[in-house]
Amino acid sequence: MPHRGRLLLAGALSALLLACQSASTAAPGAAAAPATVPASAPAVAATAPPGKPAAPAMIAAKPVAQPPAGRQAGGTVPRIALQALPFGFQQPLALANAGDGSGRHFVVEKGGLIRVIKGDQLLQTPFIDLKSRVTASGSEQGLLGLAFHPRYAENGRFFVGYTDTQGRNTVERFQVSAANPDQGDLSTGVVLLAIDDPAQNHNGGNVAFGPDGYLWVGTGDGGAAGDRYRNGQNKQTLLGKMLRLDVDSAEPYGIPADNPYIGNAEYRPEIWAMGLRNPWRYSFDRANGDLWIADVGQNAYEEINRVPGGTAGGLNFGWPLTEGLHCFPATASCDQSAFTQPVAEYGRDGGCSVTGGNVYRGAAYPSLNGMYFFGDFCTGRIWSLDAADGATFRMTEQLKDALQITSFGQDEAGEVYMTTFSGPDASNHRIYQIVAQ
Ligand SMILES: [Ca+2]
Ligand SMILES: [Ca+2]
Repeated sequence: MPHRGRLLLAGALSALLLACQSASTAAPGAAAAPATVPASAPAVAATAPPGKPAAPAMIAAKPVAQPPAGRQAGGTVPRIALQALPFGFQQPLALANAGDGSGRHFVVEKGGLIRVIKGDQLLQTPFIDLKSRVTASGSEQGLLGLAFHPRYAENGRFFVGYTDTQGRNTVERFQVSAANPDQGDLSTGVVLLAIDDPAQNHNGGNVAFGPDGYLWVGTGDGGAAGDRYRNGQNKQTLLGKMLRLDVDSAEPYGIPADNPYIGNAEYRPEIWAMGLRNPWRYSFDRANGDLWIADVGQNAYEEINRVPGGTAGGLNFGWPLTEGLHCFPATASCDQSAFTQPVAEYGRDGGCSVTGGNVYRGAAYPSLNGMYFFGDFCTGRIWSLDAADGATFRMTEQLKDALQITSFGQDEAGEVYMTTFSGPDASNHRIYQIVAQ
């Protein structure tokens, strides 16, 4: 990739980061190469909420959760610390749970493996080996996402997002082995999507079930820089979008009856929202159905979007007409009135590639309840967003460690973890749990 400097990050490590940036052309402004970033590694999220899918509707509408007792809106922001898990991984970039009561963590490695942490052990045999299907040569390519069906305990189905051997953005379904719950069955694969992609970067790759029981697939704009291929606002392409699929009503998927453009020939019916550049990690707040989307910026601004639970589809996040809260390019004028604006952004003083996270809903650290945590791949900064008054969000820098933060993820209990391409040695990357200080 043409990004200057970036390549220097030791090859693999760098990959994800990028997701961010466009690579390609890096842009000015684009943060300098994270040369000193140490290694450690985070993981991601996207976990399907346990429980049966709700009736298909919009994002489940529930009241906004209140801050826990002891933390007043606008009061002191609780501080966090990181606790490393005692295992090493190779380029972990997602962490998910099966929602089946097993308590296992499933860790996605960029090269194509899914590893299982069971109890206090990292199992030697991977859950599944997808190396034969995956291209991981580009820094943003590889096995990128994992989500378990909301009724996984009954049907054994799980879904992965990856770059296939032809560079296509692919979503495939697999089934667990009938004989061994710690093994997926490669022979059961059914491809749902294989989207042609013009460049190595901006490949999306996240997959997550919403509280509506549908599979949400966020795609990048295809790549290069500045949305060169003009996908973000193109109604006839699946790139640069948030897609919403019903994986139960048809084979390999159907279109939810309330997808916003169903019956409108101008749009592909899978589209729920448009105008995304590279949604590197989005997740649902398991308490209220809010959808949090981090969209990686081009040269100047990284952004966090929040879509309240219950919001109907048809949103436009603005790319490539806007970057963060600003017109893109900066010299252009633009009408932002039709766009869903981010609730937070940061510039190159904060980092160069946002990694979206999760809202904490665990039981171990009540003071963190309702806080959204996210980070930056380039600088290792971790921030929290908390609802100051229900409408605006307060962004607080929590930590700045030299970690290449690739993802956040949740376990069944709602505890939040961070995957990184960082660790004691270059092939032994770490996952950290977020804990209260
Ligand atoms: Ca691409
Ligand atoms: Ca935007």
